[in-house]
Amino acid sequence: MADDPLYRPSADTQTTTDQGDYPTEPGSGGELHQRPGADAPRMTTSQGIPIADDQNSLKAGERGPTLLEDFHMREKIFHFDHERIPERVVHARGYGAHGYLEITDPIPELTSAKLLSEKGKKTPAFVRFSTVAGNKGSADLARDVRGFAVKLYSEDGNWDIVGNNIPVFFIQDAIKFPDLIHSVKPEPDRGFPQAQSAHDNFWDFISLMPEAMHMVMWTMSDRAIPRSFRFMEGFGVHTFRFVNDEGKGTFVKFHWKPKLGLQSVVWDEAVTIMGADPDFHRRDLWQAIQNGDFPEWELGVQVFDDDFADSFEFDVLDATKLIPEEQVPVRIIGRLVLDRMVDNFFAETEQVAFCTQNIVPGVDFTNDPLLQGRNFSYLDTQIKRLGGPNFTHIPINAPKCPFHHFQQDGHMAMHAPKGRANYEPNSWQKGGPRAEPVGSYQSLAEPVQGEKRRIRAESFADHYSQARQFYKSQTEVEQTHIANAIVFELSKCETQAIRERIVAHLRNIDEGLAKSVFDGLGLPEMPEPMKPARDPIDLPVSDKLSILKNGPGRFEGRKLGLLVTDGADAALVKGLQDAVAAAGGMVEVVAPKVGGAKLSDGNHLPAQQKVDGGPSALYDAVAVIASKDGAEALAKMHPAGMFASEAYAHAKFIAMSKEAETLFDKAGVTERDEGMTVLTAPDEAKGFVEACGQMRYWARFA
Ligand code: HDE
Repeated sequence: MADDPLYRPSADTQTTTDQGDYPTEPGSGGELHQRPGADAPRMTTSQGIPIADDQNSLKAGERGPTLLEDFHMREKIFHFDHERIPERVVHARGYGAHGYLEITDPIPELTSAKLLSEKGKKTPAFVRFSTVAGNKGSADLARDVRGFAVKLYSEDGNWDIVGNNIPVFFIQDAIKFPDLIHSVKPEPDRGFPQAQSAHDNFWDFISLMPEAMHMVMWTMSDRAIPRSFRFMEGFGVHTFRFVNDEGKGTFVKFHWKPKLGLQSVVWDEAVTIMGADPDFHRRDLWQAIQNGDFPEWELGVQVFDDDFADSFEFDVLDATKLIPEEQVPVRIIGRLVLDRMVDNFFAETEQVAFCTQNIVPGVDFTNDPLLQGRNFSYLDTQIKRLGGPNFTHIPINAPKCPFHHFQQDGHMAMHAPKGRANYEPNSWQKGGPRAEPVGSYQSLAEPVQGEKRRIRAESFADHYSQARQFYKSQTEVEQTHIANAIVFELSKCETQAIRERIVAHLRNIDEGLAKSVFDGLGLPEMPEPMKPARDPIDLPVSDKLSILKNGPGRFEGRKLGLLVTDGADAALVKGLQDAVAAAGGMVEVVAPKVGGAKLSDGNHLPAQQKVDGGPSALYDAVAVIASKDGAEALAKMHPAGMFASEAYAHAKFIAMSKEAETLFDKAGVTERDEGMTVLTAPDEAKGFVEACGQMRYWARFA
């Protein structure tokens, strides 16, 4: 017993604060098991009282009761009991990183916003990506919208662009937001399903809200299952205003465009990834930033005036509509780079408080009824979530510019203003701060008048035209994915009337889509089309709405899953590693044992994944380099067979050594198509990696 490092006969018989020897294992490498050095800080209570023993509570006698007097134990447990704050009611699961916005094309003629006014100007940024419906512990690959919230710490205060990876929203008026979110969250009587829209309540609500149809097309598309945060777009969604030095306003919509191009997974992969790596997206961001591959987006603006707004087919205040880039091009004005992970997840990512009402001089709101409602909601939610009005004192939320005001006191106030003046006006010398009209925030002097009514503008009445445009703008593969996704989701709904109602809506979008879903569901009779409030119109195809038409064309930032066995051809392995590195990609080695494999040249290649935990769904492309014996052994392993057959089924580009063909044959993949390369020499790897830039060999299923 005396060898157990945590065992102490009793605190007062100890002669030192020695915690005992940390166990060391032979060959363990040492550092992880080393004890803190002599200069390690002394442990104290949160009141600063030095602690002698952190292993044993204070007891009356060796086997007696624990004493209430043990202030150290009580403080420790009480603090632990209070470690959680309410998770966000939406966007609970998120992941954040620090970086900066750099201006490449300043626009002082459009806005007086100082952070956008000079070429090369850099503004610190914090970005939090999120899913919407799931709780904090849900899986990253849920079919869902992704939040894309950016906090810019400008010299004129914090500007939050709290956007999504989809440019439109489900509803037009904020008053419907609680209904929308209630419907998608777990059903209240049973408490499931978690992080899924595939259930009756969601589709019941949607089927009764035609305005949601455009956004539903997006959430049923592969946009809702991004490959990672690094390969998705962001949108401010609403129309905002820029205001220039002369007080002239223009309309603006914000866009974030990923430098590495757009990419999504396919649904079948998403299902596998949710089990194999529920943290797939956060791990991807973490790894990229740790490796120095800093993710980057361009900041683009669509700017337009009142004349365009008046002539546009839809109301620019309606957040269920977008403005096609073909109609108003996106002007790139800057780059957002994420180059630093947080030091502490709770302090930064959890406590960051985005508020749509945080805007800076030169930017203003519009009357979009969704935005107006959000401007109320975000402040309110932060007060609840972070426990009081002083959440701006938390470092991640505090402005990085000077700030002065008379707001004071309250729970957890961290500021201690000095002096007598805490009201304005006052007559004390140096009794500021004072408001200053020049160069400060001024709302656009826009005339406002109207009758006080609960009303939806007539100009918001078209619910199908842009849904149709979105669907028509997709490639055939993408259209099939949309139909499959709707069939999948509606197959999880128990109520046939809901399925029928959705098909009735789809008939207003595209008869072919309606027919595919009708067939996929096995409905008895095709329902009549839903009667639209306004007849849909045909709009031109917009290529920018497709992911596949905007793919990267290169393997940069992507990952090859390399399955190897003992005796695998070392030259082929090296050829692949070099070709992927030259293309700016990464290789993750998968092997029958996580210890790795001994290659043909006798060298040992460490693995990052054991084949059971590294399914091919985790990778953008795969290669299997095996020896003859190795391939035969792999062919007997179910996970290795799945690695091969799923890579094929997911239309991945696949390379293999001649010997590895056995694995594919035994896994039922007997054909070889142009997406598959049998490597015979290392220099063939380059061509394979070039082909991988197309991401998928879709022709496999044409
Ligand atoms: Fe949000 N939303 N939202 N939302 N939203 C929140 O604020 C809300 C909407 C978005 O990473 C909440 O801090 C209302 C549209 C993101 O911390 C809450 C309405 C868009 C995030 C809230 C909307 C968004 C939130 C929950 C309808 C895209 C995560 C916790 C009027 C443009 C920010 C919180 C982060 C978070 C309310 C609609 C994006 C409750 C009332 C449209 C990215 O305040």
